[in-house]
Amino acid sequence: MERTTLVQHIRQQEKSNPGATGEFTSLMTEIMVASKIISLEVNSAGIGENILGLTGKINVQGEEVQKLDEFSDITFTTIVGKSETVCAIASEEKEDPYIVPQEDNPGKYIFMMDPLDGSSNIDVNVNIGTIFSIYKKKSEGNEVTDEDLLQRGDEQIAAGYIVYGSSTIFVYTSGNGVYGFTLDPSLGEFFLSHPDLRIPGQGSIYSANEGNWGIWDENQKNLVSNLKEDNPSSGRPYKLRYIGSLVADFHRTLLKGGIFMYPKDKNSPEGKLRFSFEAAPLAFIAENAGGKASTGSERILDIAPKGIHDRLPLFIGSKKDVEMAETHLAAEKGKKGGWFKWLSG
Ligand code: AHM
Ligand code: MG
Repeated sequence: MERTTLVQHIRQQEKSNPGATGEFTSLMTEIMVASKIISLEVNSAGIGENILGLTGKINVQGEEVQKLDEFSDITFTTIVGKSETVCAIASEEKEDPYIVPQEDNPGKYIFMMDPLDGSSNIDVNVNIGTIFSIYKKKSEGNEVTDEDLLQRGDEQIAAGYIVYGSSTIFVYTSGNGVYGFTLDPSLGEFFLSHPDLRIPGQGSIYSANEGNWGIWDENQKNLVSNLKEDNPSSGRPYKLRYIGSLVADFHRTLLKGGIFMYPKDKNSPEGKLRFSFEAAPLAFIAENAGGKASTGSERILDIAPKGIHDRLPLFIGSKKDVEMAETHLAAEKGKKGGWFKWLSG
């Protein structure tokens, strides 16, 4: 059986762009190499070298840094940083972006990453992942400026994620469809396993940390209450699935449809998830798969952040489900409703 490798696929995609120089293929190849190293480390966590547990450090988000977080951050930064394809790397783990020194021949791309998403699931053998996003340098000259680092979501050149789970899956889009590749561990090669991924127009699953109920506002509570109501003619109640690793929750949403939400709450008035490292790349993938991503009132990809660590609420998944959420959240404060409006819309 003839199988398409990830590198072959990236090369074919780049060929369809007449001005392409091969730099994008080189960058994606390096991302793939780094992801294989992390996959191996994740799969052997607990054996031999002590890679599980905390480093004892606190990151820029005020969270405890796990050893695998740090390992992934260093692996990506070292490999991608030496690839001569990027001029800056921004990481969820680091306050400031790494600017590639002139002697390392910086390239034209900006690389953004959450090197290991879902850290709280590392020690318990539950799926974790890497999320990345690629922009092109906009400003003239060698310096990397805010114009380069704080671009609108829809200016992404490509975005992707890698899930380290029961198998390792690499999903990416360069704005022309969404494709998934599964790592064959015996060959150490990613092969196309999910050609042209499309999110179902409507799903039957919602995903949220409902433990936060007491700190949600009334509209958010009404939205989730509606999803739980017994109303078979409109497909309710929805099922609840929440892993607590965004990559894994998003991967399921991409394949099965439904909605993932991390709303703002009393403790995180801006929302918890980060625009540059989590929301924007997944929104780019969702839209390229026919889905939708919103803050509840605004399209994620229309936003340009003010800082690389900006946070925001995220509602992402099937188009109809995200539209339904927006309708609920726009309802007059605390007033029930939205579902009827949405059904008849
Ligand atoms: P991380 O990037 O530090 O791992 O944090 C982000 C994670 C997401 O993967 C997940 O969706 C969310 O935080 C879970 O948060 P909570 O534990 O509040 O439900
Ligand atoms: Mg994360």
